[in-house]
Amino acid sequence: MLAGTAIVAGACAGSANTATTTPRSSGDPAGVVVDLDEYRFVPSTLSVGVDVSVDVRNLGGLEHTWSVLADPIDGERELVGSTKLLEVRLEVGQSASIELDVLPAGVYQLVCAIPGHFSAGMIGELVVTSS
Ligand SMILES: [Cu+2]
Repeated sequence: MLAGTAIVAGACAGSANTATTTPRSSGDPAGVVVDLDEYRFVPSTLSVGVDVSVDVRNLGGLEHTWSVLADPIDGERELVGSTKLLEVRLEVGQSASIELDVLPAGVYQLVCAIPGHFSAGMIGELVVTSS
């Protein structure tokens, strides 16, 4: 029931509660993060430059992979014979930093290669741009 108007004026007195944030986001190109859980990539579509590293984190309760396929597939049955240009396999709670400079610029399908996960919807798209 307190009116909010009075609170604003005195808030700048230097209380210890005030967060003194150090600005670190100066267009940092290494700041791309992908989260894995059941059963999705967040974000599912990623557009990055070749010189960017991606931090992939498994926040789910199951093992997952972040796999970049050479050619897109239509169903999980095709996963076995597919060529993976990059793949990181993460146990629960693990994370990894991945350099994308091994990839030519292009559009790639992302999948989780754990059986059943593609079919459950762990699919995404990676767009690598040349600059
Ligand atoms: Cu998965």
